[in-house]
Amino acid sequence: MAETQAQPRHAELGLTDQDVLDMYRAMLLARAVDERMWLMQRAGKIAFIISGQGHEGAQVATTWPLRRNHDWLAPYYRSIASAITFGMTAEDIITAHLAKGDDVSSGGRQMPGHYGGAPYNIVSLSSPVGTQVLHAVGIAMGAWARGEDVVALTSYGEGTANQGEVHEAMNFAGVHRLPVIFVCENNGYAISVPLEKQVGGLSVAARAQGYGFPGVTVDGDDPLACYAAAKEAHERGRRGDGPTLIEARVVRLTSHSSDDDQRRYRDPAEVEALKQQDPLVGFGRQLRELGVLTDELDQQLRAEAKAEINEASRRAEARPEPDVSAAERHVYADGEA
Ligand SMILES: Cc1ncc(C[n+]2csc(CCOP(=O)(O)OP(=O)(O)O)c2C)c(N)n1
Ligand SMILES: [Mg+2]
Repeated sequence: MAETQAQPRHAELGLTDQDVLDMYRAMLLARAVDERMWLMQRAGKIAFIISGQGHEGAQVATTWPLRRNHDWLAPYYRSIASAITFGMTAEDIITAHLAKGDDVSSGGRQMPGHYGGAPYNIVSLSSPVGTQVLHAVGIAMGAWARGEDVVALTSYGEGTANQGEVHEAMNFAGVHRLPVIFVCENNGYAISVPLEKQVGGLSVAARAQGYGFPGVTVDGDDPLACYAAAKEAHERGRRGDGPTLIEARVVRLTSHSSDDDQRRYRDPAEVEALKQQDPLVGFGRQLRELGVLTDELDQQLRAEAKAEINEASRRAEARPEPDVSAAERHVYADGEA
């Protein structure tokens, strides 16, 4: 009897070679956008930057099962890779950070890191952490009331998981069995405060049990593990079985923001060790082992990301500044629509 060949891990999850390469490509692009924006911030062109470096694998993979222009995303300030996966372009993101007049997020009104765009079903966040979690639950509630097959995904950090509204949102979603995916990107710090000083019990995922739905912890450096959890959560939501909480354990490779210096509160050896957990490196290695990626292709994909970011920056910088006549737009009901 012929032995059945075990399928590669991504194929078992229903992903093609092209799918995983596209995931890797999205991660590379997100990193390239991120790095470029640090340079622009240091050059005085962007007010500040909150980096997504280290979170890209979890973000791309958890957003991947969502249907673009159909489902909804209520992300947070590190969500560069989630926004890219859901349709925002590198140019959109840089344009928003430069606060240009025709920025798709807000016409130059929002702060850096407030990803959003009506054409993409991405809801821009409010600056108090955790408010986007309520927005996602409201979107899911609205869709349910209209009988629509829509899933809302929201993301936030583990520090934010302790906010009152996050508990209220999860409880409400649990009671009404709403199609929401809560993605907590646990990077071990809330600015300078380490996990053990902010999360009692140290597990965010365990809290879901109290609200009556599953909570899972996944290795956020492993995109395929994140994808498997998100795919299941998406299917659950669509079946009417309610929400899922995914706690993705990730690393924050940079300081909290460009206004912070993590060397003041993190051991240099710990920061150095983080590089071993860079999801771009790990996923690249995994794809080589699966026989999907070669050194040559890797170089080509990196060159393409670089070319894209160069072009995106050039075009974004050339866009017009906001006109003073539009200052009241979206502020008063009788202003220009
Ligand atoms: C309600 C509220 N409190 C405090 C802040 C200031 N603040 C901004 S980000 C942040 C840390 C959040 O940490 P976490 O949720 O773990 O997300 P991370 O930045 O680590 O991804 C804090 C305290 C805020 N924006 N809103
Ligand atoms: Mg955190």
